[in-house]
Amino acid sequence: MGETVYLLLGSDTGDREAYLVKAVRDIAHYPDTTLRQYSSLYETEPVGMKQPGGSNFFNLCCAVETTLDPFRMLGRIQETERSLGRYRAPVSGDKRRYRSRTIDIDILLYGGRIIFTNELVIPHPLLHERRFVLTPLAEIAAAVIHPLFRLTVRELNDRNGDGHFVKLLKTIAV
Ligand code: PH2
Ligand code: MG
Ligand code: MG
Repeated sequence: MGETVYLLLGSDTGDREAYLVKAVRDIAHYPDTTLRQYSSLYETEPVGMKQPGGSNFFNLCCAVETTLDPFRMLGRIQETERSLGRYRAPVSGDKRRYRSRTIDIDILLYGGRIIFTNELVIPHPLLHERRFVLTPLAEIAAAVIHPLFRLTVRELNDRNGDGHFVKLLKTIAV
């Protein structure tokens, strides 16, 4: 029995739905990992982008059970991002602002673990305030407890976080 890990996937450029579907399929093939669940597809308002006027994001969350440790999981995720054309600027100026991306995959929760390193922070440091994370996550993990805030995902989502719009688009098959 592995740990349950929740991931957020996002895309705001190109064929956004296709990138998300490809990424979920890739994740399902990670070693020592089983895809357990994935949410519906959501269209979400961009938050904190460098260049205004870009497309809305498509986001979804998925749950996997894995015995990969968090850093191996991160390594795999970065390979998936690279293989789907994710470009990372060598040095990015303003770290609070984001560039458009074909695919972004973030580790939200890794069981009940708390990890603070330069490379990886779990729970994801912004998960509790972002509607584009909490709404899809609440669909598959409403009763899961945030290990720092000790609130469920449903309770966090009900607070309505950053107030940016999140629209349910449809269920998808991967
Ligand atoms: N990801 C970001 C920054 N802003 N906005 C939305 N709506 N969805 C995202 O996935 C997203 C974002 C950084 O990774
Ligand atoms: Mg992200
Ligand atoms: Mg990321």
